[in-house]
Amino acid sequence: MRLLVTGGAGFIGSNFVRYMLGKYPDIEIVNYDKLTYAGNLDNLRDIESNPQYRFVQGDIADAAVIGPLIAKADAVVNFAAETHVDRSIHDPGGFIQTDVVGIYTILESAREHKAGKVVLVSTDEVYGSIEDGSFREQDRLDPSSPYSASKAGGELLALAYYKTFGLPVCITRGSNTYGPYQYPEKVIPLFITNALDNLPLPLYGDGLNVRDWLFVLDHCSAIEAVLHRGNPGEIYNIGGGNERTNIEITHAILDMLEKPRSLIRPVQDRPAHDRRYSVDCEKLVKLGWAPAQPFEEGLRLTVKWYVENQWWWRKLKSGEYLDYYKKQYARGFESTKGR
Ligand code: NAD
Ligand code: TDX
Repeated sequence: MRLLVTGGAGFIGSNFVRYMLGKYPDIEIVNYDKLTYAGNLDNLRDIESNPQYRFVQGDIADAAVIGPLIAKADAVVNFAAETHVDRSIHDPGGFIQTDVVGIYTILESAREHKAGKVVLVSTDEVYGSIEDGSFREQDRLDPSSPYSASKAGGELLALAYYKTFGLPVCITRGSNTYGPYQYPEKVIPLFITNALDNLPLPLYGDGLNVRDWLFVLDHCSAIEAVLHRGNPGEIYNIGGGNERTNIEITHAILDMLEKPRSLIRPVQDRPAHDRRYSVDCEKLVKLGWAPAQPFEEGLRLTVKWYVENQWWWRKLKSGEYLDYYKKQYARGFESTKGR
């Protein structure tokens, strides 16, 4: 199989590229990535000279470059996106450009070149928040942030391309993912790396928001199942079955690092902060998928990875990252001083 992976230099995409190369001796993978602040070729250093792997730098919204790559591929898996909710609140434009216009460009090129299967990696955030129970794939979309609204926009276009043109597209809606190579703006790597440096852990609101944590390799195996066995035009939820409040996650990280709870700094809440995410994965389980990683063990090995791979994340916490960090957290730290 010749697979085009878009956004493969990010967190989940790079884990997916490594996972697929390790599992399929005959696969050929082209990784097409713009290398935004979140894209990092260090994520794939160990496989960069693998003859079955090739990297091409470019934007998914650039039809002239991505078109010929899609034409040569048997299937496309898209990870490329602007992905951080807080950044989408500061600056929504880039999210609409990549998560909607970029997806449109992939779909249009796939239609023109009569592509094989297209898998769009989306998110459980498109449903919005749920107090009790779990969302199923047919439930109504109610996104809360510019990030999740852009992802929902890309999804709806994809479903329209399936209905109108018969484009064989599948959509996955994964829950919060954690593991090695995650950019240290997301809560788990942010809190691990801050704690290692004895910096405050900025916990939003009352810390009781719930996320369902999915280990990155379980997310990869779910996407693999949908790539091979997903029905065109269908949506598949992916959840880890590990619902935890943010304060529970924070305590677990501090305990694993033997750091004091006094590092926790309650800061003002994220606007429109979804209280709880939960998805029903029965449809994916019927495709033969099940998550394999117990959460506490997965968190422990993630913490260990960040302790042992400081070469990877220390250089990321500089330049643009520090500008963003100041913009995002300075006011919050200021307003909660002494709490
Ligand atoms: P990430 O931010 O770590 O990586 C995104 C990658 O996309 C980067 O390599 C970046 O350079 C690339 N990219 C961004 N804009 C691009 C463009 N216009 N053209 C080409 N490449 C571009 O993201 P991630 O956490 O690995 O998420 C991957 C996908 O999974 C996203 O679509 C995201 O919405 C989805 N998702 C993520 C999570 C999560 O918890 N991280 C959960 C569910 C779904
Ligand atoms: O500094 C922080 N403090 C804090 O309390 C940050 C960055 C987050 N949080 C809270 C907000 C959320 O309740 O932690 C929880 C997780 O936050 P993020 O890591 O920003 O993830 P989330 O907003 O839930 O979105 C993630 O999961 C779904 C990914 O970023 C998305 O790309 C994915 O689609």
